[in-house]
Amino acid sequence: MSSRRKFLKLSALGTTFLSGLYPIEQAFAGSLGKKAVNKPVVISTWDHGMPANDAAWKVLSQKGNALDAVEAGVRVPEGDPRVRTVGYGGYPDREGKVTLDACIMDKDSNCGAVAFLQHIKHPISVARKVMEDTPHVMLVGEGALQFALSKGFQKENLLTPESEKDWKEWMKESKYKPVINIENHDTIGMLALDANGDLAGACTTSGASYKMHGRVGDSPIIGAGLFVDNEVGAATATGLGEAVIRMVGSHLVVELMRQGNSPEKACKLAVERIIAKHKDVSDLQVGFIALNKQGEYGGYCIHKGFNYAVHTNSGKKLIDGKYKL
Ligand code: SD4
Repeated sequence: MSSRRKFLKLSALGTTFLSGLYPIEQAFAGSLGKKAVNKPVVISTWDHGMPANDAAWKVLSQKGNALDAVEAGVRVPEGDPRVRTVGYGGYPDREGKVTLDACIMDKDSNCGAVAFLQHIKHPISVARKVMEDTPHVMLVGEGALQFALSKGFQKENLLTPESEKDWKEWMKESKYKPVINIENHDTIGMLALDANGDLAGACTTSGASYKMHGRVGDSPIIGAGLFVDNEVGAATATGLGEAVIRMVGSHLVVELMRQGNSPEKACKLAVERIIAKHKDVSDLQVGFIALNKQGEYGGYCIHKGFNYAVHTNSGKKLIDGKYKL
C-alpha cells in the first residue's frame, strides 16, 4: 500500500475512533486481518439485566475488572424488591422462607458459592467472600449465614409484604407447577469481558418459587448455573435448575464453544441436549447465554419468552433469545 493510501486509511480510522463509534483497537485488529476483540462487554439474563448491566458497565468502562463488574451488576436486582426471584423481595419457598443461591467465578477459575442462605440481601457478595477468604468453594444454609455474619453482613427480613401475599395466595391450593417465564423467570446470570480481555461471571437467585424447603437449584452450582474458562468463554443459565444440573449446562456450553461453536450455537446445542434428555418439555423452560474471548455473545432457550441484556461500546440493548419450540 502506498504511504499516502496508508495515511488516508489510518486517518480515517482515527476519525472514526474520535467519533467513538469504532474503538481503535478493533480497527487496527481488523486492518491487520486478525479477528477484532469486542471489549468490554457485559451480558445478563432477562430484562432486569438492563439496570444490572448499567452498574457493571460503570466498572468496565473505567477499565475495572470483570469480577468487580459482575458483582456490582447483579447486586442491583438482588437489592430491588420489585425483582421477585432474586435476593430481597424474592418469592419464598413453600414454608414462606426466602432462601437464596449464588455463585461467582473469575478468570483464574477461582470460584465461590452459597446455597440455601437466608436473611442476607446480597448473596453474591457472600459467595465472593467464600471464594476469597476461605479454602472452600461452597457454603450452605446455617453455615453460610454464620460466615456472612462473621464478615459483617447484616441479618435482614427478605420477605416483602408483596411476596408474602402471593405466597399466602399460592398456599390456598399449594400446587407446585411453576409457570414458565413467569414464576421462574428472574434469576440473573451475568457474564463480562473486561478491557484487559479477561472473563468473569456471577449468578444469583431466590430459586424456583414455592420450592421445597431446602431445595437448591443450578444457580449456585459451578458448571451448572455458571461456568467461566478464561481461555474460551463463559456461560450462565436460567430456568428450571433441575434440568440444567442434569446436563451440567453452563459447562457444556463452554465446552461446545471450545470445540469451535459460536456462543449462540453452543447455547442451542446445549438446549437441544436438554430437550433430548427430557420426555416432556412442554412446561420446561431453560435458557443459556454465553460470551467468548472475542467478545461475541449469544443466547438460546427452549420456549419463546426469554430475553437477555447486552452492553458494549456500541450501546445497550435487550435481545429476544432464539428458541427451539
Ligand atoms: C433455579 N435456575 O433455582 C433457577 C431459577 C431460575 O430464572 O433460573 N429462574 O432453578
